[in-house]
Amino acid sequence: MSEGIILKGVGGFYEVLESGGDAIYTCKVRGIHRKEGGITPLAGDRVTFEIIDETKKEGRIDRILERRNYFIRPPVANIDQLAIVVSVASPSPDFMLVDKLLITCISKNIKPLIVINKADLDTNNGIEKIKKAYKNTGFPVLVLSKFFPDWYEDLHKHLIGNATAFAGQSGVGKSTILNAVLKSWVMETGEVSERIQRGKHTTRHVQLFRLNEGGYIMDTPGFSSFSVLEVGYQDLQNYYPEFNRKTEECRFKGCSHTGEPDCAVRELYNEGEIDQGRYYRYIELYKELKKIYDNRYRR
Ligand SMILES: Nc1nc2c(ncn2[C@@H]2O[C@H](COP(=O)(O)OP(=O)(O)O)[C@@H](O)[C@H]2O)c(=O)[nH]1
Ligand SMILES: [Mg+2]
Ligand SMILES: [Zn+2]
Repeated sequence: MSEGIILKGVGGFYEVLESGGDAIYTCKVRGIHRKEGGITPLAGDRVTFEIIDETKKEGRIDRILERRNYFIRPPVANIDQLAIVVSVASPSPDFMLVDKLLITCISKNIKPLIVINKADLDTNNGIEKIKKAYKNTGFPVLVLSKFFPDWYEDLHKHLIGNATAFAGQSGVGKSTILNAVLKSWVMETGEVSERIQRGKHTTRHVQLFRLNEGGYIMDTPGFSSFSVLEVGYQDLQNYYPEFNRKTEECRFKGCSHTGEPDCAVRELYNEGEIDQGRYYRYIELYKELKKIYDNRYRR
């Protein structure tokens, strides 16, 4: 039995890249796996597979190895890192979306990488504003522009060794960044050139590309918005790393930090340790989630 990673799945066929090699096998799923109610394989899944025909590079997926995480939409598994792309201008930053994506990362055990793009359009201190909003989260922040291609090297360093997907509003430059990475740092295989020939076809599917120096980038359509509804309002505070040092010091046990007296998080905010926008968006999201919870039995 061989081991590999699914680069792409289309119509019941899966392209499996063999671990430690560069052979790609087209695989179906073993019948018994489906009969036993096995889970559907996703791009990004690590699998064991049996080689059926070495010359034709055909195989059969035997087993899906344990997942680190997965998403149904887009259908992808085992994301290590999410590059959250936000542009300085056109479109202007959707900070609430960035906050929600960070919550998703923490809940799914994914490392966030905040990418500030379109730096060339910064006329109003926009880069600094975004940096300031997320500085105390401790998450890494990068600045990019398609007009300064050298800067993509910074991104490349963060990509090595990780399976990275891109998320962010439409128009922020995700495809532009992805294409720059594909051009410079992705393993040349038959697979890649075939993909280039088929052009637009890929936009509807998730596809992984292996980086020359290790790791993968994931081309995932529709990774632009997320629901954080699965996070309970009482737990929301745990997804804000910049709150965590202090939440035990609030006067009230179970303090929501949305307006109670002697709130340590509020104090942090007053001292400028929590960004104003971040704090107010937390309160907004808290109220939104609480309302959904309070109305859970209504229709
Ligand atoms: N000024 C500027 N425009 C950019 C930059 N990166 C991408 N764009 C443009 O922004 C538009 C949307 O880019 P695209 O990559 O399709 O965004 P996506 O929707 O996130 O995939 C295109 O016209 C790009 O040429 C950048 O760094 N600076
Ligand atoms: Mg795009
Ligand atoms: Zn509090």
